Amino acid sequence: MSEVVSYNREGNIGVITVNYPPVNALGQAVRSGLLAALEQGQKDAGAKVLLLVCEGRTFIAGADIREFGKPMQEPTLPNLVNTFENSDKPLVAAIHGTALGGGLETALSCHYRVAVSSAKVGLPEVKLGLLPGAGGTQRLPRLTGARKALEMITTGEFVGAKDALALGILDAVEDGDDIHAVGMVYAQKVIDEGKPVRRVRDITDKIEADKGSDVFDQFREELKKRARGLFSPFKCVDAVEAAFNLPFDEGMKRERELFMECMESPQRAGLIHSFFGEREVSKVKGLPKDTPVRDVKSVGIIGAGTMGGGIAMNFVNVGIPVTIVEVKQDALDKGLAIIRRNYENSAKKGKLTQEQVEQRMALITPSLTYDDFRDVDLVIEAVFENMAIKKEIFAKLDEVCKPGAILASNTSTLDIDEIASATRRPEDVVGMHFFSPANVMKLLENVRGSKTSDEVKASVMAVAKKIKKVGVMVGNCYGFVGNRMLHKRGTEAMSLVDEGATPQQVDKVLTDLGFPMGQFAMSDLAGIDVGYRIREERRKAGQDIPASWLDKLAEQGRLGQKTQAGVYKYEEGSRKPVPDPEVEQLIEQFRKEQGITPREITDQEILERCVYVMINEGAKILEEGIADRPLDIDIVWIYGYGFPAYRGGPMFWADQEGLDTILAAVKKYHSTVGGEQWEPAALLERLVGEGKTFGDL
Ligand code: 3H9
Repeated sequence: MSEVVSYNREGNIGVITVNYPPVNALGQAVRSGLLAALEQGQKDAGAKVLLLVCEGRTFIAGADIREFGKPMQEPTLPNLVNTFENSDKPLVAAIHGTALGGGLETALSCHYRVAVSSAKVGLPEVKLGLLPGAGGTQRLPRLTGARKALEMITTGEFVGAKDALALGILDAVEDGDDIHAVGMVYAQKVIDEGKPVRRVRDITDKIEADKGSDVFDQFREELKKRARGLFSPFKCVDAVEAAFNLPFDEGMKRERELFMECMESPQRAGLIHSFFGEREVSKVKGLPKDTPVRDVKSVGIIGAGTMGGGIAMNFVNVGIPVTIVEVKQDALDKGLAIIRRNYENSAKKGKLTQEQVEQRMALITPSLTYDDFRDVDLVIEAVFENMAIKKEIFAKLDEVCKPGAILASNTSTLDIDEIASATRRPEDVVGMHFFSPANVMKLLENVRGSKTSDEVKASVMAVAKKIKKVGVMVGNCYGFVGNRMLHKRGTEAMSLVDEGATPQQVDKVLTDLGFPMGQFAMSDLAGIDVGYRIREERRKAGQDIPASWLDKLAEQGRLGQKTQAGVYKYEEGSRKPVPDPEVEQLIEQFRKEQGITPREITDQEILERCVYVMINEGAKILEEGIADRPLDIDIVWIYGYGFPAYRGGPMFWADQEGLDTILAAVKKYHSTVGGEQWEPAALLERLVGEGKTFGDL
């Protein structure tokens, strides 16, 4: 018998058990093991019913994603599930944890499904650029009807056991956590009640009911907005529709064709890179796995502004009490009122109960004194970008905080080592860079200073997990990974407008690439004053930062969405950027002052100057060890700046574009546009010289 799948008879029930940690994925060994166990069960005269159950934390969580892109090995999953369904002994699947993708498809090929109440089911293939390719698009709608199947398959969202029962996906849900026992009881019931073999393929009432429905076209229309730029969601609709238009076996063939189209699409490769990247970043290079982690049970936050408030919500949401300190009572009151309003809005949408709103608010202690930080385990400073103020704050924290407290700065650009130098414990000082809106954006860019201890590094990575963020550890330099690259893009975007492009033309090239918003719409969201302050700080520090039309906007009080006017204008209550003739005039005026004659700028030039410049900077970031691996940069950009996950992040995308193409463009702009941002990265030159990619690093 296979090492990962076993067959045992218990009484008159034949038990097939999968044991392939961590998530019982359907790798080749599991598939062949399942086939062998099924054959054994069929031959076992003493087994009246067969039960499929999994060891460990979950039922089968899907096909083994690591096998994608490699030659397919027998038995294939579609053949395996068909063999299961064709079993002439009743088959029961007992589900705990998550039955996902190929896992749910295997369960759907069993004749009965029982689950514990904590279980979840789903077909998340779409999140990997795929569609369910082992009968999911044909069997699920036979149980749920078209609309629900389309919803589940095109969003990939999981459904809890109770809802899955109501939808007809499950036949029974039981309390308890011993899945083996739950499965045995149900299997015995099948025997006792003489329940027959019942194949989902033969269930047709819902198919007949929804045949010819316009729900498919409705979904296609919806997806044009919801899934802009994506390939597989539309293929999912085609596959589900086939269940309604074709006999089962032909529907399965159609599903296979569409699945293979998705499998071969570059989006599949990009999304799978993102999936593994998101998990890989938690393994920080050079940080031993067994590094002790400090327990963070209470948090102090300095600043009740947009950032401080958003950061506080992350902790409160997972039950960690927060003390927020401000300088003035009215700033504190205002900050707390905004947090309350955010929670009340969630309550209005039904995401929280009023009681939960009150519980969360009760976890926040407003204060005007640092003395209240005496006992906290972690303090996060979230005041605006000014080194002198930050150093003053850290010196005070050093006075009041208990030994072992982690002292973090939410700075988005400034030198962590210089901040740490204001304390007598630089080993406890670290950057924790949240992204706005901090209660929503998934990225937490953790910044190690040169003296930050391993324990503190490991602890802030653990904090990221605890508050459900994707933590990426990066090195200390101006802007770290994310903003350092962003600022290069920003500089090019500004210059492109100086030279003749419109802000909306630049933004459109970026949204066409798949960004949710362009450079200038993003400046308006973050606040024009943020960039302005950073430029002013750098000018004060003696750096040569040229004048910009964006500075003029800030000086006129056009600060972005918050003043309903920035690079764009905004209607009352709307976040939709509307081009503003006043800004066009201001830009024209600026060009005149600078003696610039505007020229026609192509979209291709915008793409190259805005994105290739980031790749070149990313290569320098790698060279300098600021990011450990290209995938760290990819994940920072996907989760912090909305780089389309289906393109795998900037460095993965660069490999697809061709590093030689990128290097040639970098060299061209180095001689035409100039500036240190176009100085070719040595790493880029080396990789091109060796015929290698970032993926080879
Ligand atoms: C599919 O089924 C296609 C079929 O329709 C048709 C085929 C013909 N394969 O997330 P975690 C690893 S497509 C391989 O940290 P959690 C993961 O990389 C598949 N490995 O745990 C990590 O490894 P490491 C459809 C996998 O508890 C470890 O397991 N299914 C797979 O937070 C733990 O993962 C999906 O898309 C896999 N399928 O969450 C489900 N899944 O420790 C994808 C996980 O080395 N998986 N790993 O870093 C998930 O959504 C989550 O992993 C899950 C557990 C909810 C299961």
